[in-house]
Amino acid sequence: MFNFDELTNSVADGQVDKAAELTQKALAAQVPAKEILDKGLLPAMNLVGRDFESGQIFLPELLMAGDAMKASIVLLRPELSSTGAAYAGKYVIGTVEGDLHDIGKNIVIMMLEGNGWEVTDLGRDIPPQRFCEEIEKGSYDILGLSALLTFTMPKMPETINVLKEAGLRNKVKVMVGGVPLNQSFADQIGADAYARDAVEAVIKAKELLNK
Ligand code: B12
Repeated sequence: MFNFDELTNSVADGQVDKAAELTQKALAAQVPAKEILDKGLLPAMNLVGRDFESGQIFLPELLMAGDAMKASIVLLRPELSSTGAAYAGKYVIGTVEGDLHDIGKNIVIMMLEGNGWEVTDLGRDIPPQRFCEEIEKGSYDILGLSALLTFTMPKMPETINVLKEAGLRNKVKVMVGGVPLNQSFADQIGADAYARDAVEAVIKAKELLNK
């Protein structure tokens, strides 16, 4: 039995090398990548999020935990994004302006790729105009916007407005996600879909194309 707690603690403690080593060990033991993510890695983010909020840890520790998380996730990528799935469509995604959180967005990308989507990643801290330019020049089915901070959430309606002003809103479906969001926020800002996690993002993306 693989010890998920040890992996969780190594990520939460920001031990980059140990976290990567344990992730390799889990993969070598044939633990499915999705299980490593769900049972080993994601609980670490909840743990540090809670400790940060209660003032037990500070930004440097948060940064180190984020680095350990990224070093582990990258090892899961080949399995999560390898695809036997049929071509699903074109998806462009980014984290909104002012927001540097990209771990969740990157997981969404891997899951989409694993389900046949061709994904363009614009990165993080992306201004509304940049999203708009990309929609104008590409032929995307879905635009995904990620925000992890309550104070960057307003960049989502701003992006939708910029698309409207440019006459591009009907060219693409807009899907939003990130921990502070919910369905009612998505409805309020006129997004076409909200997904709570990467698995739901794949389901909702498929639904959007069938609409
Ligand atoms: C790691 C982390 C960081 C790292 C980020 C590293 C990185 N490269 O991403 C660093 C250290 C940089 C960081 C910085 C800050 N952080 Co921070 N951070 C976190 C932490 C602990 C984990 C986030 C995470 O990666 N979660 C794991 C992923 C997998 O989950 P997720 O992002 O929610 O993604 C899933 C879904 O939401 C969804 N999803 C996400 N995006 C999208 C997009 C689409 C289109 C769809 C469909 C779905 C979807 O699918 C994903 C996969 O299942 C959270 C706490 C938490 N529990 O969330 C705080 C947290 C988000 N941070 C917080 C804060 C306050 C900050 C700082 C302001 C701290 C500071 N004083 O400077 C800065 C802001 C910097 C900036 N301008 O962005 C607060 C936000 C509070 C708030 N209400 O706004 C949190 C909640 C911590 C807390 N409890 O206080 N942070």
